[in-house]
Amino acid sequence: MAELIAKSNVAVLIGMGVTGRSAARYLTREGRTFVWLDTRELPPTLAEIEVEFPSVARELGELKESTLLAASEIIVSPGVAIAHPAIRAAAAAGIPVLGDIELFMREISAPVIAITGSNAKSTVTTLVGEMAKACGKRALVGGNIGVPVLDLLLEPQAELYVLELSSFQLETIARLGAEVATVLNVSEDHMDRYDSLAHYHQAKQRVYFGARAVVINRQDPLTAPPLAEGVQLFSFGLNAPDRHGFGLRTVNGIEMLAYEFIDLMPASDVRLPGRHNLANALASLALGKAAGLSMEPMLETLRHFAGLPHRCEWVAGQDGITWYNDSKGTNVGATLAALQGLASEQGRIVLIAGGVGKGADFAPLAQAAAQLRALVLIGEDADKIAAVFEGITPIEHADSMMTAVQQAAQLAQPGDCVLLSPACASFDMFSGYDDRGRQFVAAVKEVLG
Ligand code: UMA
Ligand code: ADP
Repeated sequence: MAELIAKSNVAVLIGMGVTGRSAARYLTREGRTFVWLDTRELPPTLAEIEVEFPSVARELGELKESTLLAASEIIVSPGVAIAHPAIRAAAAAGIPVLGDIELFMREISAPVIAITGSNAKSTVTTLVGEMAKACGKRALVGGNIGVPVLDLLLEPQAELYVLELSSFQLETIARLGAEVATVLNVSEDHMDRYDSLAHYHQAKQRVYFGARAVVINRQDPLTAPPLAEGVQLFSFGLNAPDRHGFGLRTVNGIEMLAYEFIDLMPASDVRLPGRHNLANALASLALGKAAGLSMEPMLETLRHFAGLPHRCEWVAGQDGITWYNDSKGTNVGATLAALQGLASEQGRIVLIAGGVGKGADFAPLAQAAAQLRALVLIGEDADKIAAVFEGITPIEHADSMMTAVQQAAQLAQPGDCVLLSPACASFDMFSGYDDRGRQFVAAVKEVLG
């Protein structure tokens, strides 16, 4: 394989997932020759790929250094770590290693709003996309949210691109050059891929390289860019705003969304549930403002946008108990935000949590102990979460979603809410967070009758 590649100046594409397939389509459109690798012996998409790309040479299984060293450039999917020794060796030999975002940025001329963070990316990305459309802009939304960016090139050029970027995608970008960039928040995630929070934080910070304007979270210092000289800086936070800041201010007993010293609208008019979503609303306004969008259509969007499924999604209300599906709460920071966001004076929360912990430290969840009525734990790392709450909060264990919902229904009291927010990935019991969320909703409907 190595000789074949070296002779004809061929690119190597790694990964046969959603990104890999969009990159393969792009390379084919560009008339480029490439060899396609995947570290798995049998990638689940192989049969479809054989039909769609019958003439592309493939190499499956452990990456071979000789193949990579022969490449003209290496295009890596986000699920493959560039720290892999064979990729490192190729990079050290001067072979460019890049990802789909880099290829995309070379193709477009319209401005990009780039959004990363440990949590709230999809909500804010969708919201900003909706705001831009409400302002009459032809906006396209893509990236980690599920639409690979190179597939956006199949649409007519947009006036504005709104991209959700993961730390994995940011690792392979040299200098993004976004119109507006943000790190919404930073808390531990993907500790099975990064050796420290500092390493993960470094990857997130790459979103700021070359940005014209940046939006930071005033309440999370890790979101600040390394260098802000010559860059327009906006901020958001749940506290009172300062210059170029969006925040909350109480005026005559009414909590208002505010920009600098201007009151914008009552916070209660934001349709998304929970205080963490007020932070998301303010972040979206800041991004829109930084990109030059008009205020009134953005506020109107906040009055109507009901949120995405599986993110603190209202499921049912019966016997004074409200049920929420936050299956997308896949790390400790997300679950903490959901618990703190939904906390109320009327009742407490029965939390259904657990799954694959990805090497996380669950201890910070104890900060929300006062909000909890009880815990119902599922999945592989249930005992690790139980260890944090032993002797503090009543704990039940369940071996299926149905049992978890039945137990939660027994434990909840009028005024309480039941929240599925696992702080974990789902792959031990479900095919993904959406499958987990759907099973929860179905079980709630069955149990409530
Ligand atoms: N894989 C291998 N060997 C390979 C290639 C992939 O084992 O050679 C495995 C990866 O470890 C991973 C899976 O296959 O478990 C998928 O990896 P991929 O790089 O092929 O992923 P894609 O299907 O291209 O999807 C990616 C994002 N997934 C990841 O980064 C893991 C999708 O985000 C994203 O929507 C899509 O690109 C389009 O941009 C998903 C995600 O879970 C939702 N992202 C993580 C997150 O949000 O926490 C980062
Ligand atoms: P991401 O794309 O980053 O995973 P989502 O918008 O899909 O973000 O939300 C994922 C989860 O993050 C939600 O289900 C919720 O538990 C949590 N979350 C939402 N808003 C915030 C916030 N402002 N800060 C921290 N966690 C949040």
